[in-house]
Amino acid sequence: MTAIVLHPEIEEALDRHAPVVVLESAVLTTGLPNRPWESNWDRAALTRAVPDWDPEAPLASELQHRMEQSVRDHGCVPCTTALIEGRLHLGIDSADARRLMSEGLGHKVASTTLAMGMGTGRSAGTTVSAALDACTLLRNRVEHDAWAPVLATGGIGGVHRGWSQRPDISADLMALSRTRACVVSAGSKSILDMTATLELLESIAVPVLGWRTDRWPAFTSSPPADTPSVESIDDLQDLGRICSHHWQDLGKSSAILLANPLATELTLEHEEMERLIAAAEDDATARGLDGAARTPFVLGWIADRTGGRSVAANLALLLSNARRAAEAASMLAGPHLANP
Ligand code: PSU
Ligand code: MN
Repeated sequence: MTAIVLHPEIEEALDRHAPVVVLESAVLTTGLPNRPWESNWDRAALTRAVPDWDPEAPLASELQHRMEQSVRDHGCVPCTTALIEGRLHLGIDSADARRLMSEGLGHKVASTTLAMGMGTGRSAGTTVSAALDACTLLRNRVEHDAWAPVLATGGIGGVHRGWSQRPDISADLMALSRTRACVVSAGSKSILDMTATLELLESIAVPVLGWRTDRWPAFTSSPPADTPSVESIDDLQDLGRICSHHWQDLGKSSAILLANPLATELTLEHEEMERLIAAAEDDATARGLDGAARTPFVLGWIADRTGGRSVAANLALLLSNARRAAEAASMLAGPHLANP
């Protein structure tokens, strides 16, 4: 039994230097419920966000399927990463996905806990930091130095609110500072301190580019008036040039973050979201919730108070990021890398 399981389709794609889009899976096991759309949530909000979504489908499983399909529709190979019974899978099939969504439900591993999860035979979704470890494993198998994977997530982990009392900072940030990959996200998750997260990305020298926006996206919310700015690009050729300077000419080994904002008409009003986050956090504290139980409680609380609109927006931005990642991967792999 090997500790790393490389799916044959991914192995073949790496041999061809084909464009690969890596998908993290903590969003599937911990970020979204794996139940059908709730009957008391607003169906119209779901239809607006993802027009042909079947409300009976379990949300996370359906999302995994759709993100992979969307990557394929753009001519790229999807590589969902997951920890299944102690083995790190680089690429999963539908049987693996079912095992992940049963045994791994409610669990996630980060770069910090990946080896522990492997050593104790656990199943869990991989956060961005663990998926970036997977990106390094993929790159190590490709002899062409210019090849790099593109990773899609919803929002990266980052600096938590209240960081001055307790420096709760996601391992995603340090992983971004040491991994050659292009990462597509709609900013950082909304329950974080978004401005502090962007500041820290600057400190650790991770370039942040905005896709057709000069504002740091606020995940499912509309960006507030005082939102910090980022460098805007509106052409993927620019991304290609920047990646090539960063990795080839300058020899850097950090990620490049492409911030892809959710379509404005699908965002939730910023003030409303801030109010809900604060109230949900207060309720979580009053109930004495800590650690792993806290975030799902907060997300569920907000989902119920918005009639599922926060979930619909999260689904829409994840799908949009997968599409953007595939476009970026196709451009980065370009004809100069092809190995037919
Ligand atoms: N994006 C989402 N929902 C999520 C995540 C991202 O829309 O749940 C996950 C990603 O896997 C990210 C992780 O890496 O949250 C960050 O978790 P932590 O703060 O525990 O490092
Ligand atoms: Mn944390």
